[in-house]
Amino acid sequence: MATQPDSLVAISSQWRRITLNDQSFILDCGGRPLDLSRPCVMGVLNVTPDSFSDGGQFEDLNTAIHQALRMQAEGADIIDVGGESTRPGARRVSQDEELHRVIPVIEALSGQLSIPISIDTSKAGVMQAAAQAGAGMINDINGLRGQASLAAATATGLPVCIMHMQGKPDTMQDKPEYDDVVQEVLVFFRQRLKACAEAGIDPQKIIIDPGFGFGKTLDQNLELLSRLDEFRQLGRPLMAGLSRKSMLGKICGTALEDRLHASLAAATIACQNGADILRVHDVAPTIQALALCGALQKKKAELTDDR
Ligand code: 7PM
Repeated sequence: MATQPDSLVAISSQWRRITLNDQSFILDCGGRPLDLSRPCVMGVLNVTPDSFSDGGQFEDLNTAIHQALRMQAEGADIIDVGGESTRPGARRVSQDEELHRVIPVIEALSGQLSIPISIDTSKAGVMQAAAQAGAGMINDINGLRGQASLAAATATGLPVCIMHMQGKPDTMQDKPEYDDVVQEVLVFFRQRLKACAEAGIDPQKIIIDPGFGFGKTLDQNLELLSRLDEFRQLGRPLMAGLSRKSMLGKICGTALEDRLHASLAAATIACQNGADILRVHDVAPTIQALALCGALQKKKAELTDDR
């Protein structure tokens, strides 16, 4: 097989997936492997209390475990556990409340799942406790910009996903502004990669995510999706979360519970444009869509190699 120079490897998802040796694609998530040689699916597990159920903690825990096991059976590569709603205007959750929600779930899941668990949090104490409870990745929508969370994430030694967000969750959608959204998010990642490396995080363990919908207008989200491949120049695995997001509702005119078809199209496009990990709510249908992407990427690489 012909080898590509590094610069080409970095900008072409197809070549990168096929030409580097297999080992370099396996991300060690606290002892559990995440195989990035093909498109991966991260299943979302929200453990915010259900206002319509009065079954209490026990029922919530069982529901969460059941959902996670189902996502694993459907083919999810990793489960992202989150206890804080980041909806614009949402009430902030205290660290104690967040710990109370997510830690019992992570403890139970680490015994029952074979795939890794990721913790979706910006709080240092939650990162530390989640790692202790068996989490294998830290996913911070704040990109580890908090000093304490950067230190806490570093201390766990786990892989981290740093996401871009302009502003703060409660006001980020008020008036997001960029000269060039891709350039600004690239600058952000370069800064964060530097800060993470200085703190002691192995650059090989850092995943980047442009943060669709986090301080971005529909137009800016579309530009990010259209130019997603440009983030590959950073040489890091790329995550994208578009599942059920309001940009899809704006385009299709559909409510939250009616965005599956647009979510599948979005995951497919993101994957075609270079995303390695797709963060989604609907695992089974996404796996099908991405199987096609994976097969096509393999074929494209074969065709390229033969020339
Ligand atoms: C309300 C608004 C509830 C937005 C939940 C959300 C991402 C993430 C989220 C993402 C990464 C959602 C979001 N989105 N982490 N956490 N990337 N890395 O739609 O896009 O799930 S929360």
